[in-house]
Amino acid sequence: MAEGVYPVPERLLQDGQEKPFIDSLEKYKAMWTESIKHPETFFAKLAKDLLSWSMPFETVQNGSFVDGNVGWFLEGELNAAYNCIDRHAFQHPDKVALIHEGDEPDNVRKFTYDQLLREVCRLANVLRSFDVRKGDTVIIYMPMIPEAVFAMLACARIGAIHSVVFAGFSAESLRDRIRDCGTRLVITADEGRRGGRSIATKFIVDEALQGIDTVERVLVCRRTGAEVNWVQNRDVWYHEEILKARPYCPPMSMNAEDPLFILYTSGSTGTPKGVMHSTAGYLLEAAATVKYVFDCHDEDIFACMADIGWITGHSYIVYGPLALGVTTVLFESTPTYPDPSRFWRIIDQHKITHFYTAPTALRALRRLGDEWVQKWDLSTLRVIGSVGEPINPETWEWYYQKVGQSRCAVVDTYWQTETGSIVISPLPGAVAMKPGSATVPFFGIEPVILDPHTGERLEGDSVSGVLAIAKPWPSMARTLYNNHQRYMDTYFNVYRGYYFTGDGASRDKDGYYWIGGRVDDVINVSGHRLSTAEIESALVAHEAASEAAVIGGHDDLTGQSIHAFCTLKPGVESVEGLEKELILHVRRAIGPFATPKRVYVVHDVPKTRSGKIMRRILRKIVDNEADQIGDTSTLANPHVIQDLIKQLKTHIVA
Ligand code: 7RM
Repeated sequence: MAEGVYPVPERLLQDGQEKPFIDSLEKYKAMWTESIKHPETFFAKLAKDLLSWSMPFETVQNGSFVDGNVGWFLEGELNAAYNCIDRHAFQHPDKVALIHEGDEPDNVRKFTYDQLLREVCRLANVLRSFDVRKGDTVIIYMPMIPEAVFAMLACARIGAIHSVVFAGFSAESLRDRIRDCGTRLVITADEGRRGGRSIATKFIVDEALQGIDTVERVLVCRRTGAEVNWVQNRDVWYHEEILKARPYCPPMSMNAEDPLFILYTSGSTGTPKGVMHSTAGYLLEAAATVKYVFDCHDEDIFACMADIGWITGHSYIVYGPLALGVTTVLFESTPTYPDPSRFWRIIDQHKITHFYTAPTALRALRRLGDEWVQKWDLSTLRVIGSVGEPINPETWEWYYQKVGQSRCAVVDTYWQTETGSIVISPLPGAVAMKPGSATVPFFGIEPVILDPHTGERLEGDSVSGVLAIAKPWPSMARTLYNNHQRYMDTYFNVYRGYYFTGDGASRDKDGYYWIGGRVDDVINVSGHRLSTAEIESALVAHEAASEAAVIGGHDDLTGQSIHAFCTLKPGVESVEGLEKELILHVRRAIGPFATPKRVYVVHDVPKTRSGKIMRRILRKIVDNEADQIGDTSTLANPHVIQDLIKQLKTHIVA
């Protein structure tokens, strides 16, 4: 093996272990080639193997990137909740579907597939009693409790389109999303618990609903029992409604292309995009990637540490594992509560076989010392995954050695909210690993590297440019809610005939892909995707601010961190504490995860003659690479650069 290459772990191929579904590179290559040459036969077979249909499909794939009308399994009908629950409940009712690991250790709730069926049916009937119908949107704003999963599946059962909003979002951000999708029902909880602290979830919903007139009902789940404000004729208790409901609700037969959910994500402008996913294509590949990318078998225990408010939680806590009928873990707390051994303790306690988290959590835990990992039995682990941002090789090595104990496959999985499921990743039993590389494409994915300027496809090995995908795949987003033009412009009209990811990447001599960072105005803080424009518009909403420019600076812990440059309105003087106030202002406007690391109140920012802020230059200044700024002759105000360098230097010392 070449240096820096890790072969498929012996342990996965040993007797007495589950044999990997794909156990050699040749087999992967043959299947991938088949999936690209004959996608229709390949995915028709997969869709029949992995999903149960109430009506068979005839047309496997239709439409193109150019027309933006992609569809899969067109005449087919199915129900996602039936696929995730009923069929498993009939086969093995007593198998555990969901393990809830509460905020406090040992606060565990387990639900079998049979219990899950009843919980979801009851709730589905409650939704029906509110007159929620097929195609209606439902906002779910909840902590990481089982009822949040029930809510998603109850929507799916009756054909309502859920939109889960991450419970770290502020009232304002929640309001924007409620307004955009015109929902009539919000499902929430009295309070959340995280890291031993309470979060005023219902209070935030009440604030968000100020000025909204579409919402008729707020269904409130009791998590802590805290006293909450109550709006008569609007608010109802989950636990009271559930008691009135019948524990069976027939699943609604949905067309393959009916929307399953909307999930808002950040783009390069201020307004978030409502990424919409289909029922069949999405569910198929969520399941297929759990099976093949994680090599997950029937008796495995799958633990994805993401939040259900992000796509990773949708695909790898809820839909993927449950569609396969395995046991999934829902984790309410943080990696460091009550101490930095929490993840490892959970793996030991629940005999977890598959563990999936983000590099930022691993970096933080690695800094806190190996002793937290060492005292736990991690021998049940077979595959450990990473997602959300590039994983630096040092963190990869640590994960591989200390967590995987040099016996497990590490899958560095590259994908996006829009791709629905993993698109580039090693397969545990087949693909040798290289730390820092997401390696090779999943079935049906034809990645291409394009020249960013000409759009020309760069063939062969050792090329770099922007990453695009050449052909439709089943779990790709179908539209942006109520904004199909933006969907076309963002993904398909940038490089005609390709899906544009927004990421830079290179392909090495072995055909492995290395993902760089975003090439657009999207930044990634601890695996959370944020738009610079969204933060800028929050800043300029402050009474003192005139103009703002936000960039992602390099950060050893969080990957990137938010740095904001802010000019003041004429006549407004900078006062002591203003920078702090602006930081808190953004935090309040978007949510704690969007808190800027620094706000610099400045006189001016570098601009082109046409008035465009040169963020590239700000980035160099923040990253201490001012010597690499290069030619500034096209700037309208080149002198500001030296001023900023001086100003930031004093900041950093202070
Ligand atoms: C799943 C998710 C998507 C963006 C994407 C990339 C970055 C995700 C990796 C990665 C390098 C990875 N969805 N990204 N995974 N970069 N290696 N394995 O994170 O929509 O929230 O973000 O995240 O920039 O475009 S997301």
